[in-house]
Amino acid sequence: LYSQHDRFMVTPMQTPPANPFNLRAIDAIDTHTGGEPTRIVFAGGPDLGQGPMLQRMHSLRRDADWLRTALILEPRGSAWIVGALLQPSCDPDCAAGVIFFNNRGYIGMCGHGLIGVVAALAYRGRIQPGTHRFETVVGEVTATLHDDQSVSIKNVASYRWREQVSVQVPGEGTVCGDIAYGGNWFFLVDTPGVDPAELESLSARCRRIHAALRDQGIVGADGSEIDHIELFGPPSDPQLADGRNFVLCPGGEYDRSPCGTGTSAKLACLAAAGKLQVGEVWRQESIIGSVFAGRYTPAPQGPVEHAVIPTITGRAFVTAETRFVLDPQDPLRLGIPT
Ligand code: PYC
Repeated sequence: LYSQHDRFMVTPMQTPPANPFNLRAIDAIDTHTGGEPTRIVFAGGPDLGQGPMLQRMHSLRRDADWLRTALILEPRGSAWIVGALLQPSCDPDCAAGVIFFNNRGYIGMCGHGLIGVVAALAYRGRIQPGTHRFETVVGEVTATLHDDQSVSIKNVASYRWREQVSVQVPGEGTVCGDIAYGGNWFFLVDTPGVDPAELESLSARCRRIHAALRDQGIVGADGSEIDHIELFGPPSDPQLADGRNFVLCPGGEYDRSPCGTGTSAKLACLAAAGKLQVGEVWRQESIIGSVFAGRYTPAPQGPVEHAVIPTITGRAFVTAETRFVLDPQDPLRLGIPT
């Protein structure tokens, strides 16, 4: 049996490890899920105490944001990497807690990221095929590691909050989209097509929509910022998928994967519109052609009618095991400020 603290070797270090150069070392595994990278911190992060993940996320942001900036900003990171800090869980029956972050700040849940976390824990021999519970900032999420190493994430309750909301986008006019929650907030817009040859113009369009939502005060429940923009078009091949998306993340980069929380938001919209039945599979293709399979069950209780519990299945691969070094003499050890 593991104690709560050494279960996944989440060994908080307040003081730098003893070594001749007084360097701080961070033990991490990199994965990618459908092309989207996740950097998973096993050890070397700050001690955030024993509270719920939301409270620990606030402490991390307030007292130790250096972890995020050092690992995600250049020169170590990039705008399209999501970070995942493993934590001892509050409930000893959970596999771990996890706090997700990116180049701009912190995000509540991350579907591709949690698939990466499960792959990394399996790689280190810390979990076996089966079902495992994780504590996230937005609630508990269940992950099943299958024998073929694919992973199914049973996400938090997801829902369409508003249907076909109009926003005035400079240079484009009125754009209509659904506002939906899938662990993060999304504005989902149907488009005739999302073409991987048009990455620049897709990104620019999403940035304009995001700015217009902000400027016009269009928000999610409780005034939450809608920080993910999701454009939808037909799949590249109907044999492969049911739809293709392009998701612009809060840090200004697009998701290479089909986006787990974005697919959850899409499932919630399809369910609310009566276009997808309980248990039916929706295959969501990303802009690079990777695919997640999604399905849902009704949420026992949700903030709105037709809230769903989405299950998203995908696969992650380990790409690196890294011992990051923060040299006190390096003026850019905490990343290049943006
Ligand atoms: O897979 O949920 C996701 C996600 C959120 C941001 C980037 N990926």
